[in-house]
Amino acid sequence: MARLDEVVAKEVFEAYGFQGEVLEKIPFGSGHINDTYRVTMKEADGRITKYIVQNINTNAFKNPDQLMHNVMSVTDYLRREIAKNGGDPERETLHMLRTKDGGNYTRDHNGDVWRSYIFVDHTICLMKAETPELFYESARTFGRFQRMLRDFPAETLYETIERFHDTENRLANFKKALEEDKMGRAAQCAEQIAFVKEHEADCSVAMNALREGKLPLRVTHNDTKLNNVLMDEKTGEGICVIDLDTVMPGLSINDFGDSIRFGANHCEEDENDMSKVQFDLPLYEIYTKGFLEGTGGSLTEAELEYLPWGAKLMTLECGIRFLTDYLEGDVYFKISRPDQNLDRCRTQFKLVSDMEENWEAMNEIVQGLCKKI
Ligand code: ADP
Ligand code: GN1
Ligand code: MG
Repeated sequence: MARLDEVVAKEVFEAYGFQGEVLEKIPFGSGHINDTYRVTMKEADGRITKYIVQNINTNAFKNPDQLMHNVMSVTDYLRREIAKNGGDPERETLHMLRTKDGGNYTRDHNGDVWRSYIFVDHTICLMKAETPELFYESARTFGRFQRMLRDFPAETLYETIERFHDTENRLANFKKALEEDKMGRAAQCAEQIAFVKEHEADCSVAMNALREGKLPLRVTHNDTKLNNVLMDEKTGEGICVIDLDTVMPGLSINDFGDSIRFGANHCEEDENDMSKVQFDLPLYEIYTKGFLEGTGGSLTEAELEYLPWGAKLMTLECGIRFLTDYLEGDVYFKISRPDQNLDRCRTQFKLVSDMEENWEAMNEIVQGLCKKI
């Protein structure tokens, strides 16, 4: 974990040319990968400016130059699209800052990588869908994001994490970790290991559809958790999609699916009491409606047909990733207590089982909503 302590903060602020008095510098958000701070400065002319200062986790993102190339080119593109549509680019996409040398990140004396961008004020960021309306808004915002990037030249983007949503590869990594069992934890998760084995064939469904040319490769976000969208604090309107590190070529059904995984329930991702973990079909329906509205008819028939698969596969894949990390000794996802990754895996697998029970209804909901478009 990289800390923005006094020494590091001085180095980073100097690199970015921040001037004035630091009023506040606090850890912010609850992401599993990067370390994020909010910094509030009082400029020489008395203006108050808020920044996000964020450490890029180079264990997950091996090449910060390529990562920042993606983020910069996507935000530049979005800024133009938003302006064309009469929106406000300062609020509706991230405004990444440049260092005094014109770079898009800086390294501190430890070699840790830091970047900064403008804090979008008067917004909220939710960990749970507090109301169906807010969940619906998040769906419209992620759908719109996808549509705005429809003509973005995908070939100019780097793959910031290789084979990120290649579920077959995630399965292979899990098998390797299980074989090694370097922490001796396999015995504690026999039930979850059996669950993966029962679902091996599922791991190929989207990858097969991609290989067969049924599903198109698009520019997608790939990490569409509810807490990666900012909503207006007064109106609840979806404003800005954030956390753009995984924007790269991918499948639209995965962007849909990852939001369902995280938001169509009422539990914490690491809930320990499985009786509290339940897939919520009405929330699934509401999200689907918003996503279809946001994507505005830009999805193909096959993509629409595979949306429920996106939900099931993102949930299964995420569970497999948590389990793999548990077996490997919690080296990827940040934890704040022992067995947290195993608990995270258990919630995901419970949600997969619930989706299987609701499979017909999930498909009917998509079909019903498509007829209305
Ligand atoms: P992580 O990759 O760790 O999830 P994020 O980029 O999602 O990191 O940032 C972590 C949190 O910081 C977000 O969930 C959100 O609460 C907050 N945040 C990030 N960027 C902004 C921004 N530009 N304006 C306001 N809040 C932000
Ligand atoms: C991570 O960075 P964050 O917390 O938004 C992860 C996602 C997982 C998610 C599970 C780069 O997202 O893929 O779905 O945790 N991001 C990366 O909550 O691996
Ligand atoms: Mg995030």
